[in-house]
Amino acid sequence: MCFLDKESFKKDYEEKFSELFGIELSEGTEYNKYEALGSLIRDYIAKMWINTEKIYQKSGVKQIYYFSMEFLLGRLLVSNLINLGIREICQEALNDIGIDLKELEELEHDQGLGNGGLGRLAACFLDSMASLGIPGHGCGIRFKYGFFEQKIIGGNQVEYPDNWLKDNNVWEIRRADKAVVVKFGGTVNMEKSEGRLIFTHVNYEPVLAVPYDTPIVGYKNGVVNNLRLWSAEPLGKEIDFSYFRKGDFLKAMEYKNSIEAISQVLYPDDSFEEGRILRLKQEYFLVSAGIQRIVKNYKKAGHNIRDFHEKIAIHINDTHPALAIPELMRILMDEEGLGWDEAFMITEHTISYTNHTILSEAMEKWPVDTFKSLLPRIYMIVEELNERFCRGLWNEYTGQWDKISRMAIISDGYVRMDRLAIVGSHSVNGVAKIHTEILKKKVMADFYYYTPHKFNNKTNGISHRRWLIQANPDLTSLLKETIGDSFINHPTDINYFQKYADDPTIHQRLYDIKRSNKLKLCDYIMKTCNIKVDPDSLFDVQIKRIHAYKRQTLNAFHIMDLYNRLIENPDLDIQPRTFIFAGKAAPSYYLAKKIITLINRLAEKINNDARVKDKIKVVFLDNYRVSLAEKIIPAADLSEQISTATKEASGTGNMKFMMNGALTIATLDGANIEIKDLVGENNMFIFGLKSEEVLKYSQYGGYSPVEIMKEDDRIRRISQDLINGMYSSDFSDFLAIYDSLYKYNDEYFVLKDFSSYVDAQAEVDKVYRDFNKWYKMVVINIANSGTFSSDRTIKEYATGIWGLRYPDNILNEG
Ligand code: 26V
Repeated sequence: MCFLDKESFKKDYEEKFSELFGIELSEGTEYNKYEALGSLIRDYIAKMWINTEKIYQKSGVKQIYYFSMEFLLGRLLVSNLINLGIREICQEALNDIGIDLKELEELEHDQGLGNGGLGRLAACFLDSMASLGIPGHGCGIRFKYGFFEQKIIGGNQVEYPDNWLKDNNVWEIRRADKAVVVKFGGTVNMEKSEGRLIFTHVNYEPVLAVPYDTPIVGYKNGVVNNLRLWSAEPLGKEIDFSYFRKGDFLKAMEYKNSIEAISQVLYPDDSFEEGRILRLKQEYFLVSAGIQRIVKNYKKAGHNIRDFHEKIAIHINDTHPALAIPELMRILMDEEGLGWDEAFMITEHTISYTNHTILSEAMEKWPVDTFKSLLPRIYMIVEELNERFCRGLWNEYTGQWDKISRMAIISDGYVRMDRLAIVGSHSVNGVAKIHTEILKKKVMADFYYYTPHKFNNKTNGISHRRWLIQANPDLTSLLKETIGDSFINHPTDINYFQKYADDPTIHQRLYDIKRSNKLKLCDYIMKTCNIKVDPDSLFDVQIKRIHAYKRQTLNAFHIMDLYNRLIENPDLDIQPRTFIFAGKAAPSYYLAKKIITLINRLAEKINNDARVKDKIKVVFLDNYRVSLAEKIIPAADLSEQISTATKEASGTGNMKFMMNGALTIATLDGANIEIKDLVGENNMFIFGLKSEEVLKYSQYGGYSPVEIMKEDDRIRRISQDLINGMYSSDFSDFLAIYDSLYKYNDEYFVLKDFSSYVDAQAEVDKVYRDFNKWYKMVVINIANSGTFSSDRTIKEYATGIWGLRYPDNILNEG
């Protein structure tokens, strides 16, 4: 039963509008109308929010805190309406008063506080926790500027700040009364009192951490969890008056600016550069504010600090919040008076850690000097932790200095965050089976043999509510009509769809839905890029961060080869294709930016070459973000998941495409392997080196790209075309790409996998033209996608890591 009817909604909405703006609805701007709707929805949510909190308090159920530097929520209006179960009512009611909900939706600015997969995963997890009735809350930073906005100018990426808060964020609530102080710098005094060491932190720089809360609405279950994002503000005096009075206003403002800088911008993951002190400041700011508040609330509820780990679980999303470990130790010892052993036992049982990448350049480490001067007390704790840990290692591996130094938290003058995270937590998980195996057998092998019980796998997932129900309403209707709606609460029930694998009417229905989604995307492409796209062409899509290991170059090389073949033989019989790309490159990642330029140059040349007869088109959509992914994925025929085997920890785009009826061309990497295990290799297009082969080549210094080029005319030609002015009048434009292959030995095996990729693409071409075969594969893929709902993943975290006795923790309506 819905809590709302159409007439009362209309009344509420009109009242809200006049309360906010004091004008007639007809005089308001579209944005006013969006804002009024958002505020009203938030009011509806508020009651459930308070109620949920009350129930959690009363029942004393364990609370989960998901600490993450990134939360990539995207838009919230429609997902909130869907989860509240009032989308239809609102749509109809607004229609009656001349407002198109679809238009208002588009006015909402994406909440883009994340780089990519890791941040979006955090958002899907929040959605699943609330929808499953699990008391799980997000804890992050309220960055004033989100991940940059990308424009393509002259074929190149140009970055602009993402000022997402400029038009007022209707979803958040500032909670000044819940602010805490975070301390940086200064010194630590030690004194003995009653046989105990007392540590006092003095002369520090205080920073006020003010939380902003955003409600996370569960799917039709009355549950509203909390996402708490912290903002850094100056404490007390904003201005340094000694400078102010001398007229040096710039200097006077420096203090304020330096503090606000902490929550100003999100770092791009261009690989981790040590010594970026602001990043370390951000990381400590997040965990210190978050944990101080958790402990305060915990004590206020009257619990004993010694049972902390029974009532609280803290999960750290990669190593970015790994300082949660020494910070919790600090609070337990210095503020709560516990001894080391007990504090460590509680900390270890409270904290769990997920690794999201094996790329060595993304492993965080901090120079000891920087660390020590910014966080003197925290450093003391890390040092002690390291000493005790190494002592244990010494007992086990006496004399094996190499091994001990490979495992020490502090070594070679650096604090290693991955090691800190492993040592201080009770669980370490990878995000897909193969990724976890690589962690256990390679990257973290020493730790795995030392503490095997800590290691486990949790294959990623995606919110099927956002990525199917919200993004693809027509496919959702078809599923409901054919297999009922049980898949909404039990996503693996999508399996029932498998029985339509050979049903030609279902094939036709799927085709019609896909075509209508493709038409919408065609309109968008026309509007944003002024490119006319044929909706009957095969939509071949690669959308994700631009990175050498994700191999957008391999995709580009296939296009260059196809173009060469078309020029040689304009009658070449191929299925017309539209190659669609989107993705951002980290601003300082030169090679990745050149890949973007190459794709745009291919587009200019190929789309305007009459000899191609529109058989292939290339499109690069700018400013990739959650709301753009929601438009592209339902329209895709082919999903490109072509990373070098071993490099993509999991991937989650692969799951979104599959659920939306695209087929996958893939290497056996990350979760692609698990997709293959479910649908069978005949129902996707697998190619390329396997992980064992990649590891073997890498071990022996790679392979010889020049040899491959000598043997393959297609590769020779493509390589030459990169540097002979074919795609750019500036001959040096793509030299970096050329050099990455020939000078730096093709680290990501692009040329090695080329031939097998082109063969797989030829197979795609063939199967696409066999209508019933293609759509049979589509049915099988959709039917098997339920496993990849993040509800499954979250249940595994809840029972396997956080110690929740699911489903006892489910909150039901009320
Ligand atoms: C590293 C750094 C280094 C310092 C600067 C900021 C920054 C931000 C992020 C990162 C790590 C990124 C790791 C990541 O996003 N991994 C992706 O995680 C997805 C969710 O588990 C997974 O599906 C992708 O395969 C994996 O690449």
